[in-house]
Amino acid sequence: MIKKCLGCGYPLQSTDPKKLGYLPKTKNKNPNLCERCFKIIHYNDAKVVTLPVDEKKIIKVVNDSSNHALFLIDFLNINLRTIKLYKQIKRPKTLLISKSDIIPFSFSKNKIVEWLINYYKIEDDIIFISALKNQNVNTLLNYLEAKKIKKAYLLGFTNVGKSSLVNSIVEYKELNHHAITTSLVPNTTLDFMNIKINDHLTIIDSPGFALQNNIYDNNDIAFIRKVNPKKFLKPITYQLKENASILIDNKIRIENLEKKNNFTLYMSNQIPLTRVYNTSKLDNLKSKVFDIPSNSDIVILGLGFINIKKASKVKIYINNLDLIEIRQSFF
Ligand SMILES: Nc1nc2c(ncn2[C@@H]2O[C@H](COP(=O)(O)OP(=O)(O)OP(=O)(O)O)[C@@H](O)[C@H]2O)c(=O)[nH]1
Ligand SMILES: [Mg+2]
Repeated sequence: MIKKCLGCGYPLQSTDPKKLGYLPKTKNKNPNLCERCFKIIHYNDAKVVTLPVDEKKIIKVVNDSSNHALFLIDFLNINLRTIKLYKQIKRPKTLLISKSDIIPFSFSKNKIVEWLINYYKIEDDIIFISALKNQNVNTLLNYLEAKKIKKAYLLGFTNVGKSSLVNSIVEYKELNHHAITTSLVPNTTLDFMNIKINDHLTIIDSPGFALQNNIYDNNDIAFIRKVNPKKFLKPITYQLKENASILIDNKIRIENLEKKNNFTLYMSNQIPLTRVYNTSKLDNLKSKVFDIPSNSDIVILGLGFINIKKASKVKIYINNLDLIEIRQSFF
């Protein structure tokens, strides 16, 4: 049987250092981990690799199986793109809102659930979970037991926290299991990995779905670090006069074309934001004017969203306009 890396699930090999799953024959400090996982864990050094499986393949494997699906979406990435993918899973499924520790204190979880049901038409159970703070890990395990679920896939976009959740279940159950590699770098987990929790339950970690044509380059690790919030979000409100703009880390510009209006940003607080007046910055990017109805969110895929209370015309400058969605807010 081919031995697989216990960190990322990829078959180990000692022949080609440039290929995935490479385990050096000499000086290997951990014979269970490929060099890439070893470097991520010990030196926080990771290079982004292309996933060996794509979205369609993952969905097919799951839909052809007889297992349950636990689909993770983190609070900042609830949007049509992720929900559409969620709906492609035809197995019985549960929506897990991951990284619940980042949800601002002022938000009612019940309201978020109501909004998911009414706006995004979610018909399955919804559970909030935080692997980082161990919130609701036992609730999830009790839920799976009560539903007599024996085998469940963990699915979701890359970086949503699937592997971290496995590790926190393993820790909670005090199991003797090698930690799965987790990191801020996209595409950390490379293959399906079965983790036996007990005689009644096996969890299957999976490679994440990749966001195509993101605002950032996959190798822009510094930006990826900023985008992923470590602690609860503090919404930031800017009052923008006519023709004033918000610059989001010099990558996106949001320009208000109408009367004074409030813009509240929900995204990682590590992302630098600046308010500028009558600027021509980022004029070279693609841009589009959006008619925003009152109390809407401008969703920027991969980043978060901006809530606008009063109806307005807003011009958005971004490298890829497909990353923008306008939706009715849940406030
Ligand atoms: N704030 C917060 N961060 C989390 C939580 N869970 C995971 N993270 C962070 O999110 C990043 C990605 O976590 P992973 O567990 O590697 O995500 P994944 O879904 O397995 O990613 P892939 O294997 O690439 O598909 C890491 O930096 C984690 O520390 C959580 O509950 N709260
Ligand atoms: Mg993973």
